[in-house]
Amino acid sequence: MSDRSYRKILLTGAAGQLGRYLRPQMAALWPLRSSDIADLGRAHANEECVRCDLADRAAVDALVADCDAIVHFGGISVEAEFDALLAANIAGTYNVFGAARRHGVRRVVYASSNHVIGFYGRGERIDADAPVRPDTLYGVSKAYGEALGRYYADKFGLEIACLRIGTAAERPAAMRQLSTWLSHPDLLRLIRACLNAPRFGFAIVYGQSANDRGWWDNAKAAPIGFDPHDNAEVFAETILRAGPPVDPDDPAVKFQGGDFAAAGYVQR
Ligand code: NAI
Ligand code: 15L
Repeated sequence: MSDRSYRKILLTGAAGQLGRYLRPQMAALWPLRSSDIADLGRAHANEECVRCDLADRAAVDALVADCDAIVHFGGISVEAEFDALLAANIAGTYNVFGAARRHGVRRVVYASSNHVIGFYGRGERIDADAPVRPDTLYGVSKAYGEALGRYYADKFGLEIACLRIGTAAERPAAMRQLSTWLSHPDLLRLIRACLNAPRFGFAIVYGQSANDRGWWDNAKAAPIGFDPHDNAEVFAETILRAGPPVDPDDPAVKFQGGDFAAAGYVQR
């Protein structure tokens, strides 16, 4: 694949679990500005590192200057108190999209989450048009990010790809992840597809490998051209042999969001 050229790509959340994987991979493809509120360690070749709190609008504005694409992975990645989500995910994403518009950024790849649709049942196959059913306030904050992205795309012509990532990890570790797994190489393939695709406007793409047990239909994201190579099924035998017996009435089993949906769930 030959990659489209960008002057500089900003990666937020670069000190996080996925950011640490992505940094050297992305810096090998494009000039990279990596940012996080946490310490970023040493810069890789072709990378500059900038500490920044996404909730600080002026700092984010300066961070985005000179970049023509953003891979926005920063923020709180699990359920949290509303005020923490308000600063990092709600204000933070507003600051990133607003700065993108002001600085003429062409494309934003936004890390949304499967927890935007976590209250669908595991037997349901859904696509990008399924109404949101967030399973946590975290999922609500990601649904807000998607809505904000749609607004910036429709009103101002920014190109925004929202990745409803399942479970991005080196390997699947539990039964649910046989459906939700996104391998690290497939995550990179997905980001490259979003950055290389011809003009698409706005897209919601499920971030999943080519899992036999997948729940999500990416047909509506065809213009992005994401072609995952990995399949969680190769781990199925080991995971199913080691796992505890499954209770289909357990909300953590019943809903796609798993433990996120089950936490605090009121049985009815
Ligand atoms: P992570 O929690 O390891 O990394 C997130 C990074 O964002 C951290 O390094 C943190 O310091 C940074 N951050 C938090 N608040 C910030 C702020 N106010 N200003 C600047 N930086 C801030 O999460 P991970 O696993 O790397 O995920 C990356 C993104 O992908 C997150 O947005 C997450 O919600 C999303 N995602 C991840 C999934 C996964 O399976 N890992 C699944 C679905 C979505
Ligand atoms: C997410 O959104 C989280 O960021 C990640 O830590 C995982 O829990 C993932 O979803 C998942 O659903 O497995």
